[in-house]
Amino acid sequence: MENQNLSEVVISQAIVSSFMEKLNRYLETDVAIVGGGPSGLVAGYYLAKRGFKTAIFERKLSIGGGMWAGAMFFNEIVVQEMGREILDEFDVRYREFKPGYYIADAVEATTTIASKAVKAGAVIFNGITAEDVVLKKVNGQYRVCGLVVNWTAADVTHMMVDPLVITAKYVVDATGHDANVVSTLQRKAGIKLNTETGCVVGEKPLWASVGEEDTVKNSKEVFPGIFVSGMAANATCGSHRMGPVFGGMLMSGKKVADEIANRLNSNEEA
Ligand code: 48F
Repeated sequence: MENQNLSEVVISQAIVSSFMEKLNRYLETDVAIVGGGPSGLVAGYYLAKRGFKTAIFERKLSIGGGMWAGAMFFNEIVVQEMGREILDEFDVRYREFKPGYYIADAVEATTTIASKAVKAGAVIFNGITAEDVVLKKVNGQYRVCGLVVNWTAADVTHMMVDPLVITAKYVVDATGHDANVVSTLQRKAGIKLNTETGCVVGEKPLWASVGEEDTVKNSKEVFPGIFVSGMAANATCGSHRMGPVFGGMLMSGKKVADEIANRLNSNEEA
């Protein structure tokens, strides 16, 4: 086979034009998810599978959040009965360790869930940080209408570079323990969230069974236009962390996707 005479210019043109076309297409989305951890990826999968224009913004280069390394870098994850349906849906292999406790390879779970989310149509923008939200009055009521995003490189080097805006019918804060997006919203806008105190309540110490049940229960719209999922849901609503068990994370992503899909469908019918 003859050596292909590669043009460096064509290689660069391909990347620049393809990325610009993708970014341009996703400046207006149905759903903008912040955080490519387990809950964000699962939410992205179920929304994209239903045909909604879904973008996931992940500040790191690698997606997967806290799932890659299982616990203390022992790269196995535990999923209880509650999340088994998600492992089945994504075709992640697992075995029963003891009745009701399933164990899966963390790298297989992360790569498979990410791959299926992308193949379902969710577009992932990595290396991009959501630094703020767009907040507007719509029909007399404040509503989150999108995300303010910037290169993570600009964020970590504290370079004063103005961001870009992604409009979204719904935003999901799937940023894990820090609940970054709703915390910023509450701090900057002084609005009342749909939580016990009206504020980001903060995470409680570890209690696996309560934390797991609550992470699904707390996955909800906390202010018009913005949902929380995964660990961000418990941090926002004030429940326990759960440690290295992932059923709740996975089911929480499915729950927000189902709720947002219902809203989007009923808005379209209205
Ligand atoms: O932390 P993370 O995995 O959140 P999760 O989906 O899952 C939690 C579990 O991994 C684990 C646990 C299980 O028992 O408790 O901790 O709730 O993923 C959150 C992702 O969000 C990204 C962050 O880099 C990580 O990959 N992220 C955080 N803040 C931002 C962000 C931001 N402002 N913009 C973009 N990405």
